[in-house]
Amino acid sequence: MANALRALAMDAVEQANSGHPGMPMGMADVATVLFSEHLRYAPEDPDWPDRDRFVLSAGHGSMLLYGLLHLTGYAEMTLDELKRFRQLGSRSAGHPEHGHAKGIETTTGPLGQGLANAVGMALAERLLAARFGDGLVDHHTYVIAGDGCLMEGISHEAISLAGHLKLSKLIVLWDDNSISIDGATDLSVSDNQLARFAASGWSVERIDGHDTDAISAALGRARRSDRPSLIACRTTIAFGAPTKAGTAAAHGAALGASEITGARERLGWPFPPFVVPDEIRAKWLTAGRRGAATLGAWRQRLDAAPAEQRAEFLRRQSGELPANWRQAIESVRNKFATEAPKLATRQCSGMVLDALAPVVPELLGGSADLTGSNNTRAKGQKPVAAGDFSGSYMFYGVREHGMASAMNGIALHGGIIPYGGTFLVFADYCRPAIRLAALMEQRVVFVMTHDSIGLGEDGPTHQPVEHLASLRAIPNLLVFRPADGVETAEAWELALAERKHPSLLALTRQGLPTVRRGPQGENRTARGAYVLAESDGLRQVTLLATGSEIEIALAARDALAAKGIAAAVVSMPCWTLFDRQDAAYRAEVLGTAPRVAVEAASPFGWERYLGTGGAMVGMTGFGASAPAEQLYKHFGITAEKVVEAALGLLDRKS
Ligand SMILES: Cc1ncc(C[n+]2csc(CCOP(=O)(O)OP(=O)(O)O)c2C)c(N)n1
Repeated sequence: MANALRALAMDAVEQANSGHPGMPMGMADVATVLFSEHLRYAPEDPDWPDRDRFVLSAGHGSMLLYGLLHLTGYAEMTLDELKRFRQLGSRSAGHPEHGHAKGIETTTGPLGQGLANAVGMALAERLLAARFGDGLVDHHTYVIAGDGCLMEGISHEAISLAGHLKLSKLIVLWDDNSISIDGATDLSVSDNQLARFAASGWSVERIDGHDTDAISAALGRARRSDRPSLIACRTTIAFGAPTKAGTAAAHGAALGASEITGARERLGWPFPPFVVPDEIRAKWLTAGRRGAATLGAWRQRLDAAPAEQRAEFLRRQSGELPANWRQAIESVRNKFATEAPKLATRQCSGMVLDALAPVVPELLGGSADLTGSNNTRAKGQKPVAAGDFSGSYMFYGVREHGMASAMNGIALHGGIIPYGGTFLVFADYCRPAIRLAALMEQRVVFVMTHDSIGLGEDGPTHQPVEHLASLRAIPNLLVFRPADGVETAEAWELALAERKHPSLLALTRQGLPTVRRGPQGENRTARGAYVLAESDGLRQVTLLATGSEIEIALAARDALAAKGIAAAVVSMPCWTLFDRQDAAYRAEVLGTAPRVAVEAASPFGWERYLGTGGAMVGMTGFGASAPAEQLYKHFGITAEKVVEAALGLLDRKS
């Protein structure tokens, strides 16, 4: 059975003339034992909520996963798909991509991410089990990780968090083959990985990854452990290849015809490319049917569950929000609009969460050790702890990257909607995971406060400058920079309403006036940008701004009016949503008058809204340490500068 996996990997990589045959050939025995004896899955119902999760963190070995899905009977992963490995439009992309085929639990390839996703999945399993009981939720999360995954920094955060939470149903199979791309791993690493995992509270053991009895026994022990488990599987990369086995040459390239012929001989696999004999196919299909009875029993338990519990479980799995969630947001939005408080948008966000958390129980809050600053913990949210998963707030610790990647895993698992906070400047510490959330179209909400020089005294290390521009450049990530409580509530509504994208809320530390007052109608943030204050009379200038600089733009509008110049203020809380509006709407909002943008951030990207001849009042370098008000003056992000810029444009025009 393992040789079938090896042969398919060799053949598909050869046909594509691209890919990594070594890892699938090395881990074929481990994967075979896992899928034929331990993993609980049902190809006929790949979305079965209580299936075990299998994560191929070493995503370059994607053919291992495709081979497994094909042989065990996942309908979408046909032989044709294997033959079209790495080709445009195939389900078998270079690295496993979530959404391309059922059974691909997460997108992997950026090493270490899968491991950290799996921590989130294992956490989600515990949280749901605490809510719905182990009759409905009781599964394991298995990971295949390579040396690369364990060398990555994110592995430290992930391992540490999993150990702390005692996620005992998380089992990592490390492909301990001492080879990475540059050669033997001793070129660059000499960690005692077992000691490292043990130090984080894991069960650890080392086995021969080609000894099927040893693999199965170790998996059995891991499943019974009261801690997360690491099984170091000593393997030979490209097992069976006559000259390339055990060497880095088995990485990143087809083996070549003579090497493949030699491997077929050594492995005793005389069959032509892509041919798996019926007898072996039958064994694999039998393995794939192992879960059917368990699935049947699970369905019966679900049917027998009390109607309310059953409905709630299914609602959560579907990702549908409870019926009254919009009212909860609406009531806070109205409160902001009528009471017009002067509040930081991080505080407004906290108030939105206070209203949402009681009605949306699937929300899992959290922060990377900045709970009080990020305002992420809603009233009544109990902390999640090892041994007590009934809470809904995660103290992720100072592990931004691990947090973001775990949130992806939580969202992928289903049943829970994660949001988590840190300072906007530390978006850099989680960027690879934010990017993957966007690529995988997952509903994850990144709450990023202290969004500009407006944070003040902490200085340039903590003041984001280029971050908004760089985050806005990530496709399918909605970056919101709300100007007040009303826009903050609207941003939260949009972040939760649609399931196909992550959102990032950039929120202020400093207080801001409410600019959207009085009765509110539609969610105006949904358009991405809108005219907040139209000019009195024919527009002569359009002032574009976001977040905390809306206040400055409005003051500039008044100052220009005093000089007899009619200016409009356009609030642009979400560029991506604005870009999706039709041309007529965009043209109407932006107008034809000269434009000045003001944002306490890099001007990068604003060009496209300014058009030729526009002007930008923004940051040209890093910030500084001082009280916020002084910094705004020092860096010239003021109403006076906006007026000056507008007058300059009008002069030039006349
Ligand atoms: C973050 C990241 N950095 C670099 C790479 C490129 N890369 C792909 S595989 C690999 C080596 C991985 O070595 P290992 O995990 O030991 O896999 P094996 O050699 O066993 O196949 C590298 C550096 C990547 N995919 N992700």
